[in-house]
Amino acid sequence: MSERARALTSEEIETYRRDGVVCLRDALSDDWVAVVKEAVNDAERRYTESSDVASAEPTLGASHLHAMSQLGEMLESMGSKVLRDGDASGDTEGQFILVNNAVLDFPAVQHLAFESPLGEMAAQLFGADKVNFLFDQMFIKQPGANTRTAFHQDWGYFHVDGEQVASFWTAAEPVATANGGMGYVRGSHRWDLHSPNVFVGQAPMGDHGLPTLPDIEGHEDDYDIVYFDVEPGDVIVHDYRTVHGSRGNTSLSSTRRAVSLRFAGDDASVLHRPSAPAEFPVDPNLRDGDPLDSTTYPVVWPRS
Ligand SMILES: O=C(O)CCC(=O)C(=O)O
Repeated sequence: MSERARALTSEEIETYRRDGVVCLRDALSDDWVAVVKEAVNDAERRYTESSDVASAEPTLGASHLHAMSQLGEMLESMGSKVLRDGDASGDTEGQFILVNNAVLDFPAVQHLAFESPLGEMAAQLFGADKVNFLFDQMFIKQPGANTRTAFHQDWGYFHVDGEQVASFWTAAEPVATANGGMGYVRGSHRWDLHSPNVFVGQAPMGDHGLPTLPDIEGHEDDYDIVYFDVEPGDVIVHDYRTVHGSRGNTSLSSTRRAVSLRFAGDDASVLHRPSAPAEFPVDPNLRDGDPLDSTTYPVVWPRS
């Protein structure tokens, strides 16, 4: 199944460039929504079947599951603050599951990365002639997984540089604030680079000399934050410099399962960043400043 993207409107393109984020309504057909569901079902099945998710070390060349609920509990036991909505005592029922690099062995994610209309949409938003696929993550907050995703920028986690790099986030079920809605600080793609954080809290991930973001969760009214309520088929696209985060899932009946696929346009190049985690894929043949084209970051648009 390979399908052309719908033509984005000039308003959608302008919004993305001005705000650093845009919600593309009805961007994926029902057939593609079925592929998103297949991806997150596969992630939950693998999580349930693995006995050692919390302690398993990432393996190069394979996807990696992270037990974020357990990470939150461990950080709390060490005195570090974890951000939660609702019940402060922890994730009440479901788990917060993160999957990195699913493109390496999840057929549904490979399908979305290489054949879906997302690459062509990226070309329209960037105004690029060529688009590379970079990297993916899945974020699953099962009912009662009330841990927030702390506000952060993506670029400190990515070994790339340039203006044309974006995340395409899409969910398998409707998502609103109560079950883990995504929030974005409009215009923050013009902010300086800040330190990556541990995701479930504001604590920086390592010390790389980068400033930490202000306490946005504690002062949301001071920022121009847009939260989107989304339906399956909607795709939120954010510039990798835009500050974003999400609410915890305080619903005990609605799940919240999303795939986030990262694409880059023709101005992007390789930049090895000390702050980026080891799991971000690196191509051994590429040096700083090189264009991305490689088996690690394949060109997905135009289709060959
Ligand atoms: O789904 C979430 O909670 C976080 C998503 C995110 O940070 C991203 O897609 O870059």
